Amino acid sequence: MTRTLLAATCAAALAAACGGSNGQSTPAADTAAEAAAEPAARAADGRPFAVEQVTRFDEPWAMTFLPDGRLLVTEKPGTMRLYDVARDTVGEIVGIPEVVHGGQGGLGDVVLHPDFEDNHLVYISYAEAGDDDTAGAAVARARLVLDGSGGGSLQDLEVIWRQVPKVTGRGHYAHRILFHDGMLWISSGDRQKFDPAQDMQSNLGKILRLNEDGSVPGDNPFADQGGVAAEVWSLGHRNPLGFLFDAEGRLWNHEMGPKGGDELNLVVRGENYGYPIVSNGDHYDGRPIPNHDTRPEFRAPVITWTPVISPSSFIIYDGGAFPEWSGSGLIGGLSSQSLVRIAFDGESAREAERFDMGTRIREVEQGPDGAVWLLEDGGRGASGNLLKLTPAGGG
Ligand SMILES: [Ca+2]
Ligand SMILES: [Ca+2]
Repeated sequence: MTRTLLAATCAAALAAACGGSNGQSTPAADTAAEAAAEPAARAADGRPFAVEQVTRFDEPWAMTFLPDGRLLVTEKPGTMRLYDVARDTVGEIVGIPEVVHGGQGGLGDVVLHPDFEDNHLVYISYAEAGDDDTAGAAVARARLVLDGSGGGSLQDLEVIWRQVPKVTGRGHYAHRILFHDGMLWISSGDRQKFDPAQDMQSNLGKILRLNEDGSVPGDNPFADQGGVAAEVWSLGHRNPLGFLFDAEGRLWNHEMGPKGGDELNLVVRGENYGYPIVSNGDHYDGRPIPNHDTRPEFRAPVITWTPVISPSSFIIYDGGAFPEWSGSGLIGGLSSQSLVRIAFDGESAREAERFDMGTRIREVEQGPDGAVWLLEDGGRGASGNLLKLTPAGGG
């Protein structure tokens, strides 16, 4: 209840007034648990970090660090960049497939295979054209070949997964990708078509678990149904733009609610998260959607946000630069223009802090030195800057 009121206060206030005051309004339980680790250093604005504007991209969407410290950045119009942090130079990675750029779609996520240093495989997601103005997310893998002059190419690219069916519209692709325990995980949005999230003939509105080549593991929860149902780990999702495994191996996702009702979910094998049958938000046209507590057979979120935060991206922080954040989730916020810290405690979780960033945050990553890196969204007043957060006071 307290958290909701704080969020409401923040949304109603000018953006500049929110970050510091939210930090100071940390619930008592949080203060008690973390008092020992809390560093003294706070910048004048109340945030424990300094923000450096590093460089700028064209509608950036995702990034991942290479083992050598360079940064792969996707730009939604269909370009992949290689940013050399040490030299402050930007090159291009060619060989990106043609993408459908528009609405929420284009070139999407980029992640490295767990054995990247040996096999040089990268995985990308993007919006792919279909017939009759339809589109759908696709995931491809390719070998990254760097050319020694600051750029490179994707070679031997193969598409290993697609959203089924391709539909009209350009929203809710989600298409985040993640490796864990040798498995490839894909978050597939509902494409703003609602009912497919409950339809096992479709892989929209689902979280999926695949082998690294896109084939379906025989021990998936719906494997015996065959078809795309066999890909499904959990269903009833809306627009899940971030997911991660915590240190104990639990899978968490966040997703944008409709009008209200953004969610943080503990994602459990075979469970149904209820969209569009239930949501703590409602339809944009005002039609109500029954809340989660009316249908206990659907798994309820661990956190819901109204007003929304518009979560875009999710990492678990384990770096040394911000020891007080160790084990926390960090969520980038679009409409909330914020960085939201999530404290996990077993199967529960809560919003521990919210930092006002004054701009729409599209992507969050942890750098090799423990700094936190953010990509601003492009458009809607955000400029696509790459931001680096380091401890306030240089600590
Ligand atoms: Ca990333
Ligand atoms: Ca509702």
